[in-house]
Amino acid sequence: TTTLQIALAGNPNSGKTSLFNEITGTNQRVGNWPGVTIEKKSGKLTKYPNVELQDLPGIYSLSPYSPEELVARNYLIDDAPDLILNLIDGTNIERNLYLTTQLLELGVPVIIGINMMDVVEKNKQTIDIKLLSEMLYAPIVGLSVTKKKNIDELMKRSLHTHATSEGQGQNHIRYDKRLEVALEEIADVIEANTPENRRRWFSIKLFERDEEIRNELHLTKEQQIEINEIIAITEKIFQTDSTSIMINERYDFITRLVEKAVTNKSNFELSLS
Ligand code: BGO
Repeated sequence: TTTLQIALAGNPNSGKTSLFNEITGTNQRVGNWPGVTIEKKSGKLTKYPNVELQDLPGIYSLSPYSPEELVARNYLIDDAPDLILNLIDGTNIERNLYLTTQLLELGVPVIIGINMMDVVEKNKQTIDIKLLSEMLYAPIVGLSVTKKKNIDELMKRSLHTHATSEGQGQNHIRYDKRLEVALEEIADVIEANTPENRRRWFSIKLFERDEEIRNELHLTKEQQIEINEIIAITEKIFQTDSTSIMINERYDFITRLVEKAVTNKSNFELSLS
């Protein structure tokens, strides 16, 4: 039997442990990730025994600045799960979406679960899930793990997403044109070294001068020189370093997203009185 591998990714405190326990029950295997003392948990879903869920350490980005980020990133790249289930804290959506923009670049289909919807509703906030889903080009389900709301729906949609490859693992987020030009030029330089579905991820990482990726791709001297020139020109245009350019562009994109899709009803009522 073929086992479907789903990777559970999200920020710390997004509810990953709660969800993992809820849907795998006692079917859990616990160990350590190789070489580090970070707990590794995986488990078969109680309701779908041919689906294995791999819990990843709670992280804020795939940069990687911490051992947790490195573990998560290596797993997502090397083990290539069939699907990434990205759990988000709906009360902290702006910060949580930062990781989401990176997960969507990996070339693996992503489904997003917006958790803590009970708190979101209590706070009189509304999240336009349909609009958010359209803007991120990924299926999204709102849920509350502790209130046991919509967990089945999330898992059904996850299996459906995999079955139909809805989303396809293609990234559709586009940033400032001047950055996009640089990323496309880098993509052209590494065309022969990289599979198409991973090319945008590699281009962004090379733009960020990510050493691990640079070593992994075994680039020639000429390729490295070309890429360095592209980065240098872009940094001159933006008047800042390439890492900051990417961070700023991600946050600008998220700000636009949240402005459109998240409203605070209590503020609205206040402004009417
Ligand atoms: C404590 N709704 C609400 N309201 N809370 C939720 C939901 C939800 O849908 N889902 C999870 N939580 P983790 P990571 C806690 O533990 O699964 C809560 O880091 C407490 N503990 O119960 O641990 C969940 O694995 C004392 O809260 O997340 C947990 O991703 C007082 O969110 C927290 C209050 O969930 C983080 C909360 C002793």
